[in-house]
Amino acid sequence: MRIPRAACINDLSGFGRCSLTTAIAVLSASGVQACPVPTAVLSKHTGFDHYVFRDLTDSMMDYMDDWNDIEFDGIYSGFLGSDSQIQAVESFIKKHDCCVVVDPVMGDSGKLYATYTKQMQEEMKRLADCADILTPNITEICFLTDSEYCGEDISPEQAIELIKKLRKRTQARIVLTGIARDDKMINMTYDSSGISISEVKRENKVFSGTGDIFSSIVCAFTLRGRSLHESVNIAGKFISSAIERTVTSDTSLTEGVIFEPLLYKLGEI
Ligand code: PXL
Repeated sequence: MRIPRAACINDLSGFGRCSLTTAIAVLSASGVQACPVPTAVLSKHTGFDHYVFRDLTDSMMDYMDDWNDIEFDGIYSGFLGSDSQIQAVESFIKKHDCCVVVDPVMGDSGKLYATYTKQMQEEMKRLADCADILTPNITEICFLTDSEYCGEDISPEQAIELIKKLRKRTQARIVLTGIARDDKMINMTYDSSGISISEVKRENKVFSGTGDIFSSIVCAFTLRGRSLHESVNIAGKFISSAIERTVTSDTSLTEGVIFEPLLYKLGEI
């Protein structure tokens, strides 16, 4: 069997499960070769009170240029550390003819992440235009469409409105993640067959890094030929069981969800 190959452009956070540590683990377990492009190195992700941050924009350009003759089935981008870095990713995408999954990692709960600037927000809008699949959460879709953030419990009509607004600037298939509805978490997919809904049980807590697990699974399974809706269902169920496993331990929410004991399941799907 041929293993699909994806360039994973994301940061390496040493502590707090997210970004490259999650992407490499999830893609590998799902049977996809993960080729990392580190955008920044952090001692911990930015949700902790203190962390060391080193931007890798300068080395990233040469690094990606050295890959011009490598064929990728997918490019998967996540957290980006500077505005010129977002432009570098855009130019890498233009050199490779493959499926582009952009997780427009910008913020959560209505706020931009600490390292995110207004300029980066504008650059991220342009990167979204180059995507084949986009996986924003509600905060991110609001920043991408200059819409007011009204919380995580938006109605299906409001969610569809935001997706339509984003579609005005991109041809990408869109998965809007993390819509809170009573005791359910809804992920809404928009593609050529219209809107589809995927629901899982919701915990009333915000766990770090679940967006990275989600888009890593969506990237892996779509590259393996599964439909977007099916991939979203797999991602929702996996995160739900990882959260179930996490709430029974006394891990802090910032450390992310315990997914390591469950990774083998992705290889069996
Ligand atoms: O999980 C998203 C993410 C990725 N990378 C870094 C982050 C965060 C969220 O806080 O800080 C560095």
